[in-house]
Amino acid sequence: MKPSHLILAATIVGMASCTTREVVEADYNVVPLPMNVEKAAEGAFRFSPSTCLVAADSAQRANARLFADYVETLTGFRPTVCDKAPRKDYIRLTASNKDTKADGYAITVATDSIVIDGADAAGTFYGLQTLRKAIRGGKGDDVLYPAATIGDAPRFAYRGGELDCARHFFPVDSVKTFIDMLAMHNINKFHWHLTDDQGWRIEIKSRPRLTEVGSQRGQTVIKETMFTDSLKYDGIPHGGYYTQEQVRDVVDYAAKRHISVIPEIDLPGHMVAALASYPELGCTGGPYEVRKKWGVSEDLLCVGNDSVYAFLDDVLDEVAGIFPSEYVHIGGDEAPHVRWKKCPKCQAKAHALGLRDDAKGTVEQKLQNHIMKYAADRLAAKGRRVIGWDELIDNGFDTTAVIMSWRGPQDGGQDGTKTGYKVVKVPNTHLYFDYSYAEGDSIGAPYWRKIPLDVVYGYEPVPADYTPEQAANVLGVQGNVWTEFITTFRDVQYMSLPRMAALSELQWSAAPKDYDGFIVRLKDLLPLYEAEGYNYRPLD
Ligand code: TNX
Repeated sequence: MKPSHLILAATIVGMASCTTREVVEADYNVVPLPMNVEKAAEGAFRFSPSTCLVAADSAQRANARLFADYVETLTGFRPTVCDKAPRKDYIRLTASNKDTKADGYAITVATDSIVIDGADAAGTFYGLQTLRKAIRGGKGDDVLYPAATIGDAPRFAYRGGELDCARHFFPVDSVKTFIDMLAMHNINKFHWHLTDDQGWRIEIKSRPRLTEVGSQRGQTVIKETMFTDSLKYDGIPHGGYYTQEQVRDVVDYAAKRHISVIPEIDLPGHMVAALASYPELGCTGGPYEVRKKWGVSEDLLCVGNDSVYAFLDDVLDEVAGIFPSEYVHIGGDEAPHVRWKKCPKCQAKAHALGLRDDAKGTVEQKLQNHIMKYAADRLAAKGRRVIGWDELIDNGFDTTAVIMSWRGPQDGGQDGTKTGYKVVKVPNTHLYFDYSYAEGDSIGAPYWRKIPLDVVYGYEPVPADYTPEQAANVLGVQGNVWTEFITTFRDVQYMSLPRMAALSELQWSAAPKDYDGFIVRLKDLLPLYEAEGYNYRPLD
């Protein structure tokens, strides 16, 4: 406990013996930084085991139960949930706030009660997250919330975190813990990378071989040999997949935490696990095997083959049936066209579609756009909007797709804001949490670039030279955890935390950048990581 904290000894009478409980003052300087905190000159609310959480409807009762879990983890006491407010000593959860935008909230801390009024149930949840993160004491302590009014709302509507469960498979419990980590940081989109060359991780009932064959790889390249001329493999089979029942459970778990799960089915590249399962989907017919090494494969779905479109119908229809999300991610990245150029079926398709090389792109780029558009139309018929990587722009996709800008303007990818696309910023220069933090770190991708915490924090999603129209096209910001070189969930946590804290500030807070202030607030978040059992990289 810190000396700066106000510590009062209090005695709770009413038991045969007297128990002394300490009370520790809460601090609203949390991560992400709330927009506006006005502390009253005096007074405070004492949150103790006798306080009840007033929740009048099922959405607020769900919020209250989660908050009770958080409080119990930190203080050891579990507040009760009640329907009606007692005369005093309660925290009331409501969602009738018309003065703030979606996910926003106001908190009024008085001496006898706290009222959290969200714009919606998610807003109330973020208010509760602020109260949770303000707690400074430990087990056995009461919490003293200084009288204040807090007004808060996010900078961006889309606040994402991605986990690659294709390169390495993580069981459902780990995925749920990742979702808890997102929730702690006010993140509301979980981008779930479910398919790739090295593994197909989602059960598709009409295509059983995708998981029978595609979810297993024989072995994996040894990291230290990956960028050498003599690749060596570990001899250890790796596999796993999520049943549709498990996926529904994850979607439900996330929804309770106000997180929408966006599945990614990456096409037409990153499909070798599917080709191994159904070789007729490739240009050469194979044989293919689930890929054992990392990097980009030249084997794509064959755009000239009718069975590929039937395959997409089957997969996307089942995916849309399981995921209620507004968005479905269809990938579109890293698809070299060497096979398509030589494939008679692909070239016949191009001819039938009347495609030609011109200033807008090559025949093969237009073929790629054709298949992406096919997938998008299939999903649009079910009321879904697609997200795709920024290669979508190069290949001529229209502005109905949301662009995930990963290569950033620096590396040659267009970000799309100028040309009217809605964009989520995920630059691999700043927000790729698979890249190591620093020279000499053994965990993570040994790519040339290192991404320390201050680089994450220093990223600005809306550069100063953007026009107002461009700024309005930035839907949000995301951090990605690719797992080629991350093999355990402990390491996923280490790579994500505390970078996710810096990410959450970019996503949520519009306040001017203040790295030193962020570090001070982050130091108070680390005990929460510890209380929840999260692994994280200690601060330098
Ligand atoms: C690029 S991000 C990829 C991923 C890799 C990642 C590694 C993107 C669209 N493609 O397939 O996992 O780099 O950092």
